[in-house]
Amino acid sequence: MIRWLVVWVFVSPLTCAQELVSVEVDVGGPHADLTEADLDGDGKDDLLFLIEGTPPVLDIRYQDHDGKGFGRRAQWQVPAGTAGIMVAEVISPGQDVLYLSASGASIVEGTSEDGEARPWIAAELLFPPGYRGLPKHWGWGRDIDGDGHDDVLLPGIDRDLIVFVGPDGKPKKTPTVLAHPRSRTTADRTQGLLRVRRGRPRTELARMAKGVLLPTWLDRSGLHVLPRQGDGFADAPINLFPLEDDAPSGLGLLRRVDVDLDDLDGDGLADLCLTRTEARVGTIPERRTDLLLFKNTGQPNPTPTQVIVLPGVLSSGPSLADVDGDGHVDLFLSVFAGDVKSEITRRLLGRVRLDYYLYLGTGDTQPFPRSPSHSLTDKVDTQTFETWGIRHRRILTDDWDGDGMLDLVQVHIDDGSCHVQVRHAVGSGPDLAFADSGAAFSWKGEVIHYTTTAIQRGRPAVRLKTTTKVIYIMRP
Ligand SMILES: [Ca+2]
Ligand SMILES: [Ca+2]
Ligand SMILES: [Ca+2]
Ligand SMILES: [Ca+2]
Repeated sequence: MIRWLVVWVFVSPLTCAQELVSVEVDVGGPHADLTEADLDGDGKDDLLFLIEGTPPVLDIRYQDHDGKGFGRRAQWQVPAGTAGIMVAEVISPGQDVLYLSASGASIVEGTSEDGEARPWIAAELLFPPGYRGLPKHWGWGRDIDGDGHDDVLLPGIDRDLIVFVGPDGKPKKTPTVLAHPRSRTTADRTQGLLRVRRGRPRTELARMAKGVLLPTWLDRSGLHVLPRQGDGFADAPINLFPLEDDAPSGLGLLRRVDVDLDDLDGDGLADLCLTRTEARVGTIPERRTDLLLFKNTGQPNPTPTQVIVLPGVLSSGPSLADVDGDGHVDLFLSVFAGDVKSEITRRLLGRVRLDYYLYLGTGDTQPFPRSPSHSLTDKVDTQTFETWGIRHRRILTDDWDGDGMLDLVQVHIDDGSCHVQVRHAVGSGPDLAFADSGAAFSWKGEVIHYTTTAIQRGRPAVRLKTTTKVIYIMRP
């Protein structure tokens, strides 16, 4: 009886609330990039808009502590030569901004009043000296050594560097230089000028071993990781997932490989999900896609545990998350047909059919069933299909009502309005469904992009963008 009462008290306010609320920010003009980060450490994300200019400016909107708007504003000048911007929690509380240039990184504490950057670390980085133009959002800090402060992986001039951060927010020592991957220098002559380029695969940090993040990169021969050794990392990488370097021969065949690192079987280690798309180029291209799933055993594993042949070309996903809350990771993705017949239909009728598939995790050796457990169909016109920001109108990323099951967000644009509906997941296994009624919201205005995000912990949001505004739609 008591248990029933407790459940009722928690569930009632959520299920009664059928409407959603919006919070909006007007930037007043175009912006090149938006980063959501908690600068003042109040647990609510603030917005960093990158505005073009000489120098570029970070236009910052602090989220009100009551979460109902964005009142306070600051403008930080981006230092000259900045080629990349990172956000990392190095000086608690809150996140800080690192500006990366050819000669190292400078920092602005998230709580800074004036946005004045001060030197943080001097190191030769793989960015062009005297870089002009808009910096890229380079990445986020991650706590590598588990001391509660973010550490930073940077591209050094020849090899990757890791900066371990001390409790004072300063680098603990000189950066750790990783043995691999080394950069390759190529030179070519263009109109009498010698052009020198350096390049190497980009390294990311991934949970490839128990409880630790490892530097990880993909090249043609496979997915390589640098194992931990003492305080640092080993000299030689392990090719954890050797891939056949079987570049297709012959004219007119293109292959594209994408990788996702996610824990497929819930053992805490990231596994490899590799998407391989092949296109035979011609007047009308023919395409096919395979999804190859490899289990991470800590030892080189060249054999996929499962191969899923997709009935078309991958459009969104693969996203891996426990949708039905049974503890097994599920797979959600969308495809469009890549065959000749569908291409002709698309060209003649201007409609593209997108199929969304959900594969419920089995918990067995083969993580997913052979064919999808559930599917949803959408038909979009060619223009919507070709505009990436509004192509995918079915999003399954968050639990909106707190019942442990992910809920389906549907977005629909018509007559200059954008309609958002949250369809709550009900039932389980083959009876899993998304209720037709659910919280809804309509925004009047020309939306050019939408996605799901969260700017307050535990409170998912749909983010809409117009050319000058950003709108967050959330539960009340
Ligand atoms: Ca904040
Ligand atoms: Ca750390
Ligand atoms: Ca599941
Ligand atoms: Ca739910």
